[in-house]
Amino acid sequence: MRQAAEVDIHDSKLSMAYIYIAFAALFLGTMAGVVQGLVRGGLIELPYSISYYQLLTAHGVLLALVLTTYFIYGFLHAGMSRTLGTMTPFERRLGWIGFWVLTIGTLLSFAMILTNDASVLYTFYAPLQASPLYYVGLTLFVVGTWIGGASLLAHYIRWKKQNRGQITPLFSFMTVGTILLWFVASIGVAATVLLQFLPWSLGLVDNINILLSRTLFWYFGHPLVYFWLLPAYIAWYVCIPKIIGGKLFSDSLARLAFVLFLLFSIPVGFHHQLMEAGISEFWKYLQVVLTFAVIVPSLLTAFSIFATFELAGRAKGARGAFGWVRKLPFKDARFFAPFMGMLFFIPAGTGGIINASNQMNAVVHNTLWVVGHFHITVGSTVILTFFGIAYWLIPVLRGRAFTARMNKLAMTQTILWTVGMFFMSGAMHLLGLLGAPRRTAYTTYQDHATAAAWFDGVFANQVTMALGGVILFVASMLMIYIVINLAFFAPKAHTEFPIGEVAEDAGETPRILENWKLWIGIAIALILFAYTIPLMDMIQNAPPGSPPFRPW
Ligand code: HEM
Ligand SMILES: [Cu+2]
Repeated sequence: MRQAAEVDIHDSKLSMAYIYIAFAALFLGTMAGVVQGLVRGGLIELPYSISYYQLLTAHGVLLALVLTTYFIYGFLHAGMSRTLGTMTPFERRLGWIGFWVLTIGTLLSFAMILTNDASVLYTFYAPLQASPLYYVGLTLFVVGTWIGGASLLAHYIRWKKQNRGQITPLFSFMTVGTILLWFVASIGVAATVLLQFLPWSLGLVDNINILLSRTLFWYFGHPLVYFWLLPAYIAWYVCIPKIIGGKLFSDSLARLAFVLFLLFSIPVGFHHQLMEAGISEFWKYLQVVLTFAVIVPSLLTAFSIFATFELAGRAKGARGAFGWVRKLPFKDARFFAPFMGMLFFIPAGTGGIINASNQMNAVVHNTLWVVGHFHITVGSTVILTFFGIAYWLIPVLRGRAFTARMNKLAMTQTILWTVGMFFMSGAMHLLGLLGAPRRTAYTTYQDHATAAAWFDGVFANQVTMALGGVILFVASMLMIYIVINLAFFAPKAHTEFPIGEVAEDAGETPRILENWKLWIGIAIALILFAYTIPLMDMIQNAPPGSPPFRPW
């Protein structure tokens, strides 16, 4: 007998549309990445018609913005459909409109990068100026995510009305938290693009307030990293317990962690601007304190996940303090890939604390250290978790099986990604400490001794970095092969969408955790507290501003 699909077939199509584009971005983006690494290592030269910055812009936009956003929306739509039931035609239509607006925006911005009219890097810092069409594309990108987010929220609100008094399934609760975070955060980027960059690039105004634009960007840019991370946490909290045959340690703790992320990940953008003149020490200090508050939900998450692992192992008869470790399914790539992602998060989180500390930030700012940092956070923790999700999500959505052969390849892909990232990011971290700047092509700085040292070390060497990049590239192509197999060639079968249950002895979930109005209220209060006075100061005491520059 055929079992009912885990995710409604119509909803599956929407999710798959997102996922195809996500992996197309992985394909193109990692191709750019390996070339950058080889250029920096002095192993190849770019043809005259392609600049390093054009390539680097494509890489950053494709991987940090396109891959992540598309994968997240595909995953969240599927999980909402699985846990709250099929979308209504209205909700699904809204989902598709969001998808198309997002896609038109993406294509437009990408076209501007291809024609070399937008080599401004994915942070598009003023006074670099791209073609107005690039900013129009970015605007459509953000608006598309709002429409897609509205579809998810409409689904939730309808479910709530139809199921009064019931506690929302954890997956959906966390989805709502993630989307609310995204809504509040993306107002910042929408504001700077619409009110500053567009009029300036259209020539309606001559100058731009650089400090204000960077501040609005980072008001968005830090929560952006939580927008990437929270869906990975959803998989850790909700899906992994089921995959390892265990139960979630505590539902309340999981929800509390998400609420705290919503509160503490927005009013902290100044930790990216510690070296920025024009913001007083007091406000930087305040935002750094709020930044460190995020350590609390991070440690809650680490505790909760490992408690879940231990419970699962003990339920399977593990003994001793650490016997449960051996009961984990390390040969199952659906577990192994996210697990390696979790391990990466230990040095990644530590590095984050270093970056956010004023004095140490002075050492690493704008060096390759930072690039090493975000390749092990988003580039490993998040991406390996997304790969782990893809191994079951694509089979679920396409009605196929994740075969033993694909599992083997997926294990290899995880190992290659881990090894490649170990060399590339490790080298980047060390080179950064030796002063090697980020965002520069190959150069010897007129044979300066310091720059020569970046090619001297065994590990701290730009060639080691490039070799790591080559291994990563191979891993990426293997991933593309697996995705194509799972989407089009794997045998037809029923695959389960893993949703974990909560352990029997976990306490009742307090209702206040789902009081979104309260949490959004507190989040906005914190934002106003951290940003109102410095923003007023930037606007009232603004310097004359800057005309555009196009140095490429
Ligand atoms: C094959 C895998 C990858 C390789 C070989 C690679 C390599 C590189 C290299 C060499 C740089 C530039 C260093 C510089 O000159 O500053 C870079 C920058 C960057 N990478 Fe990757 N990377 C890979 C995967 C990823 C992934 C998966 C992500 C995110 C999900 C990512 C996000 C970024 C970002 C945001 C930048 C910074 C761009 C900028 O400075 O504007 N990379 N990468
Ligand atoms: Cu940050």
